Amino acid sequence: MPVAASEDAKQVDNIFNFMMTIATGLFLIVEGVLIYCVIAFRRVKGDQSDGPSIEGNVPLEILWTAIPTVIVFILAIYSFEVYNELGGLDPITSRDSSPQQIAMHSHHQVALGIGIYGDENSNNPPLIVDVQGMQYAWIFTYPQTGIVSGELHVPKDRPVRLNIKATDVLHAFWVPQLRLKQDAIPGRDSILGFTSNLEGNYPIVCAELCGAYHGGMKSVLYVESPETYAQWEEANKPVQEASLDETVAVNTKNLSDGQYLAPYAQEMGIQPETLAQLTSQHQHSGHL
Ligand SMILES: [Cu+2]
Repeated sequence: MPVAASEDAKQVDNIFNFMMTIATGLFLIVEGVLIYCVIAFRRVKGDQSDGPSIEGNVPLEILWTAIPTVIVFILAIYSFEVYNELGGLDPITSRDSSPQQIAMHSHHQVALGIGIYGDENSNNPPLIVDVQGMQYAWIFTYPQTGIVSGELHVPKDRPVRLNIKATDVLHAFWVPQLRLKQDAIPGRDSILGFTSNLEGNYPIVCAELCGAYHGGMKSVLYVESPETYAQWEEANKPVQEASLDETVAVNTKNLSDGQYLAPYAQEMGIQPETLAQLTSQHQHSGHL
């Protein structure tokens, strides 16, 4: 198994280990009996007689039906319990704790999804990211900051709520290190929540055969320290929010001739003051 990048992922690993333990035990018992019988009951040299006729054994039949039934029931209840704890069974109540939100949602379709992302009113509110799956890419939009990215950056220990959509066909958002997978469905939103407690880069894989380049539909989840994430957020905020000094385009109509020509004239050794005097005498000519 790849590294577990969240506390919730460990619950999934626990089921896996539990099932592996039972399966390994069964394998050893069945194969052990088989090998013992092959050796212990092998044909003795010169023995041409038939084996004894055995009619069946009701207590034995009951026993070897009951044992697998009990095992399957234990696994079913245990995995149901983990699925429920990860918010898979009741997306509305586990996701929106305030009564208004529950009332609001009851008029809509039941949300599809899995994973816990906490409470919006708590002191660690979730980071919300809109995820769009399309042939053949994932697009991540951060409605709280306006960032649009092809990679998913999140801070460590902060709950994350992904609102997943698909624009064309079925896709599936899968991060093996989070042990979470959620279908992206055209025309129907789904939610995936997680809180990663381990910094690192993890692959985002499309787990639904979605077309010819399905295999290339990959991205990366970056779980970063809060400081590194803040830097990334600052560096990727949309340009509209940056100050005028950082913007590339300036409307030259709002500049005087002197201001407009200053950057070019300075290279030629002409002072802006001289330029201002010159252009004020030739106002009618406008910009050169
Ligand atoms: Cu896909």
